[in-house]
Amino acid sequence: MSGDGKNPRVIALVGPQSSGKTSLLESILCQTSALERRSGNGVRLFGDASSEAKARVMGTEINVASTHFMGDAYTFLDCPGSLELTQETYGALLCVDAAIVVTETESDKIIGLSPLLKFLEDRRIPRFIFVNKVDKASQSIRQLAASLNSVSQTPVVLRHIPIRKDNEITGFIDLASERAYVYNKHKPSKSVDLPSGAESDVEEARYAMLETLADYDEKLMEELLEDIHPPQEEVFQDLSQDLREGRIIPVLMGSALNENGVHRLLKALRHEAPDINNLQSRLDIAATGGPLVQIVKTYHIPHMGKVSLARVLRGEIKEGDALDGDRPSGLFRLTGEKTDKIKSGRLGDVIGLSRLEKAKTGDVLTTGAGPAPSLPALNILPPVFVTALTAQDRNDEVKLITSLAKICEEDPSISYEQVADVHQIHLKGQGDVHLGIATDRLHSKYGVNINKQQPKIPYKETIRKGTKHHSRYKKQSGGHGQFGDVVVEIEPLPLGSGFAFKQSITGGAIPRQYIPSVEAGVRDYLSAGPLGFPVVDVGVNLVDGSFHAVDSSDMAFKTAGRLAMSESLPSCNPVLLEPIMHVSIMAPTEFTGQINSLISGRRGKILGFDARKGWPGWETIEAHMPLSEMHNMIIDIRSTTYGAGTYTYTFDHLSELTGRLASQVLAQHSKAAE
Ligand SMILES: Nc1nc2c(ncn2[C@@H]2O[C@H](COP(=O)(O)OP(=O)(O)OP(=O)(O)O)[C@@H](O)[C@H]2O)c(=O)[nH]1
Ligand SMILES: [Mg+2]
Repeated sequence: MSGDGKNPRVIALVGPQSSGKTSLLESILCQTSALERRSGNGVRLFGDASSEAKARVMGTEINVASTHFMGDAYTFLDCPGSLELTQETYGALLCVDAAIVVTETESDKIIGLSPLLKFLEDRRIPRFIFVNKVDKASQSIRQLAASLNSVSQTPVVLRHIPIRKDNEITGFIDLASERAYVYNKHKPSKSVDLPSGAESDVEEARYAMLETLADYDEKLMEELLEDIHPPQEEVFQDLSQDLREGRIIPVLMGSALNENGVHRLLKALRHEAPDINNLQSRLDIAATGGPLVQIVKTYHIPHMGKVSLARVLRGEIKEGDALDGDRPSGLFRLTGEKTDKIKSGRLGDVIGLSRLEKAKTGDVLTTGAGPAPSLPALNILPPVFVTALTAQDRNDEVKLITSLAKICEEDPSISYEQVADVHQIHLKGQGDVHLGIATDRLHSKYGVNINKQQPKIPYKETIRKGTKHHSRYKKQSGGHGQFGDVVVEIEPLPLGSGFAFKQSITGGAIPRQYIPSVEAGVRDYLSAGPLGFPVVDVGVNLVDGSFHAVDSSDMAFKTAGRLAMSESLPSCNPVLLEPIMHVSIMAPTEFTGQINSLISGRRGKILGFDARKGWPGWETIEAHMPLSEMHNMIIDIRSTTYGAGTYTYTFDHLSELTGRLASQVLAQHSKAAE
């Protein structure tokens, strides 16, 4: 994948939506001559060319592109920035050598970056920040660096400071080399003299950078204390060492659009970004052992079948090699949907493997004997948004399920469930856009047309009082008749007990073989009680009855059981039950007040607050919330917290719903039934 250059390195481009990651990749490819200069009106690349991406003007999938810079090979994994597509980023980050967090110059929404920075930190991924769009920067870059520092545990270190003219950024001063450059649109920046009057700014910013480096370098600390100007060699050495160890996050800047600052960034990658050897030690992979790959993305490509994008983490993979007993039908380089067959994948390369039917994203496979070592697992985002769908054509129902299975395999943050109670398929994922992309693919890739609906809530019902009831089912229609006769005692059971059937027939009032039929009839009725919903928390005791030697049958007793329930349950004071979820909302502490009002505004009940474990400055808010109030909740949480907050939920209990809301549910239900 990485071509024939030396020392293949894999770099992820990550960061908020629209920050310019794909533009930066295009600029990198232009500067390294892997792509003709852009037309100026935003030529889109690779995955961004898919109909789903075009329709939304956003990246929807990782773009993979390889190039060379000064003899070294690089593969870039350009990730979509939408929060709803974070799963793509998690896959891409499994085994990269470094990440570049591309961000814009505004500092007010920086808190939204904190989960990504935390993720990179937890995985100890060496990372740069590239402040993009400096061509339209009105805010202070130092202010931005301070905001970044406030949301990152790892110190953020400014490597450049801007040169401004008439409030526009026209170039930058590199604090390590102490050289000044002015930008040149689509051309290399020009080295110039340090602007007069900038000395004290440079001095201050350089000192701030060195102070951070000195935290990990005693010699440098002494030099600073003694006012000695440290040699540049030493500074570069520290910068690269600290980046590799994940101890600092260097900040570079530029404009992807104008190709400014891109050459600097490439040079920083060349000198500072670690390679596969560093990755092996970060992931604790022994240098010796059978060839090893890890799958970072799974595609289902029409006319090609399943393709796994993988990185070679040890040794070399050759055509014909079996990986954990499964032999890929081919090896290739992948650029977008374009594939070129190759004979082998070298250490550090990113390669495509076709038709590894069992392999999933995150799997580690080896051609050697014995099991592959286990590596940090793929993070899978739990669902926060649900949509319901049905096939437009009933003949497509099977195809819908097989296509959904492929979509879920491509993106493990999507799942689906056939919810029998409400006769719907619930597609679960990260948001409306995320699931919209999935349903578009159902149509564009698999030819399945679907209708989307609001997911129905699986309401239930129960009774508040018991009764004793006698029902007789009797039919005389020539020949064989039908006869079943039962007496049942019905009682409400405690919350969560479900359904319990027992019998206390004495003296053979009903022959033993018919008793299960009575139970079957009772259960059959309970699937839709007097209010129209499944009945729960009810106990039925079959206490008496009678039979007819000729006319009684299983069918007759089943009907009698059903009849006993339908005649008696309406008088047992039936009530509607709604599902209540246990919800844990995670957000930076500054938003706790707003999250509280969000919960109470949705009929939630706050159970408590706790510091989020391992997340300084964050809180976890536990609450009980009606499922019916949770649709779109993620949208509010994200807009309240600049995208930082999220939640998880599990079913907790059923709770009685009364009043106007209950009447609305019942009215809607009977309307739908009509
Ligand atoms: N002014 C200015 N605009 C830029 C720059 N870089 C990118 N843009 C614009 O920002 C918008 C988003 O750029 P993309 O490169 O698609 O951003 P992205 O980060 O890949 O977006 P997603 O993949 O959807 O997250 C486009 O309109 C670009 O033209 C820049 O340096 N300066
Ligand atoms: Mg993009």
